[in-house]
Order: sequence, then structure tokens, then C-alpha cells
Amino acid sequence: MYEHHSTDLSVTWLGQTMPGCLYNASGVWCREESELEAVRQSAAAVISKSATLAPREGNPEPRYCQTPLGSINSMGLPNRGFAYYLDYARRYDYLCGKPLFLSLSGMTLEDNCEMLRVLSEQGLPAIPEVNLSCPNVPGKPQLGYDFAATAAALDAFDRAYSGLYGVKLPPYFDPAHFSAMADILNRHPRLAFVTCINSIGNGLVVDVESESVAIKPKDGLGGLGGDYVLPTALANVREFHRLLPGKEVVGCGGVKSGREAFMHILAGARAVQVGTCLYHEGPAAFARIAAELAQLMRDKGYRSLDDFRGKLRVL
Ligand code: HRO
Repeated sequence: MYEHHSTDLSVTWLGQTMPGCLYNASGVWCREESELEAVRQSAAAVISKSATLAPREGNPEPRYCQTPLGSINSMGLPNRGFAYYLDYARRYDYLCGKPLFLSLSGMTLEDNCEMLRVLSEQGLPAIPEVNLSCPNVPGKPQLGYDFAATAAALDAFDRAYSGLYGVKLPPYFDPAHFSAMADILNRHPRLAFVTCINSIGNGLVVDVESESVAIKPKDGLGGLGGDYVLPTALANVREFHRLLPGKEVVGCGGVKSGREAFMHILAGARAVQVGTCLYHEGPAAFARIAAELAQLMRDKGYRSLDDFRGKLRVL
């Protein structure tokens, strides 16, 4: 006798329940309203392209390249400007049950605070994810690798914004860095989630045939995504899940099927973002990955994500 239980991929966090666990990684399929709406139709939540106060064209092309193992990009923050995404957030159908996140990546701390103040004043249900980890603006280091500057930025965010918010972190590679960053993040009760990870910054893809780099900005240096980053992403998700009790971790990095989504949740992720795979496959990726995750859960006898979230075994 088989008992048939429905598989439940819904996620309750930030005071709401979303219908699934998958959405886009900021940067992918989210620069234009048409793209944001396509994500809203097919994913469980939506996040917009990292916004600067003023619109930006971004870096010269070619600035994105697909490889057999993933992607390299140096987009350089092309975006419509904060007012465009704010206007989208004003008109967003929050009753659809899919949270809207606004990624913010001001060129200065003051720009980030200005955007947060405007969001605070508007009292919209949209949730900020402040990007501390853009690797691709020439001359601008990733804030998340400067611990003192990150601590000061979070203090300023707390003053500028009165609601719950999150940050997008760069990947870390040493336990000393996980623990130093966690100590800083833990001082901020309204910092409700961290998204791990942004692309692995400043990789170099080389084409043997042409003896050339693959993208134009920064003489070919760019952020890596896809298969290259999965184990690094999982390490960051697992470590921050352990080190940030009471906060949520959103997994991002190398998700291209139900199996990688499962790995992120097993490592502790509350929700899972899809970047490189979404870029290559389009929004149909969400239904495919969700169906694969549900099948894997049925095979294992799991009925909800709570049955295995954060339960990765060690030897
Ligand atoms: O626009 C970009 O070049 C970019 C950003 Cl902001 C980011 O946070 N991560 C990334 O891989 N590319």
C-alpha cells in the first residue's frame, strides 16, 4: 500500500509564505519590467537587478560569456536606475503571494542609504537585498571583503531603513573570514537574511583557439557563475547557516537542476536563487528545477523542505 502525499515546496519566512523556494539571482532576467514580470509568472519570488541611483549603461561588450562549466560576466551594473525599480515596486501585485526583493548597489554608501531611506518612507512591502559584492566596477573593490567598511555600512543601513533587509555577500574562502563576517552581521537584528553567494570575482576565462580572453572589461577578468561555483556556494551557505542563528540564508550558486537546489537546502538555505542556468534556459528553468526537486524529495520520502533543511550530515 502506497500512501500518496503531495510534495510541498512552499517557504515561510520574513512573515510570509511563498509558493515555492526558487527565484532569480539578481542580475539575471530582471533589468526590464517585462523580464521581472516573466520571473513573477514562473518563480516563487522576484528580485530586481541591482540598482544605482542613476541609470547605467554598464561595461563595454562582450561582457558575458557562457562556457561549458558556467559563465563569466563583467556587466558593470547596467540598470534602469532606482526610480524605475521603485516605480515597479509601487505597482507590484503583492497579493500574488510572491515576495518582491529590490537589489540595491549604490556607487557610494550615501547612495545606498538614500535608496533605503526612500524605501522606508514609502512603506512598501518590497524587501531590500543590499549588494555588498559587485566584482565588476573598475576601481571599486567588493565591500564585503572590507570588514571595517561593511560594519560601518550596516550601522548606516540600520539608521536609514526601519524594516527587515538582507545583504548579498561575496564568497569567502577561510573560516577566519566566515567568523569575522558573521560577528559583524550578528550585531544587526533587522538584517534578516544573507544571500550566498555573488559570483566568484575576477576569474579569467581563456580561449585557446583565439589565444584571447572571453570578455572585454578589465582585460578579461570577471565574475564566475555556474558549475565553477557550486562547492564554494554550498560552503558559504552551510557556514553562515551555522554562524547566523535567527537569520536566514538564501542559496545562490550553481543551481541547474533539482539536485543542486536540494544540496543548498540541505546545507541550510531557506530559498534558492538561479542565475547562470536562468540566463541560458530562460524562466522555464523554474518549473523544471521545481519538478526535479519535488521528484527527488518523493524518492527520499520527504514531504516538505523542513524535513531536510540544514540537515547535511558530516562524517
Ligand atoms: O552588474 C554586474 O557586473 C554584476 C553585479 Cl552588480 C554583481 O553583483 N555580480 C555580478 O556577477 N555582476
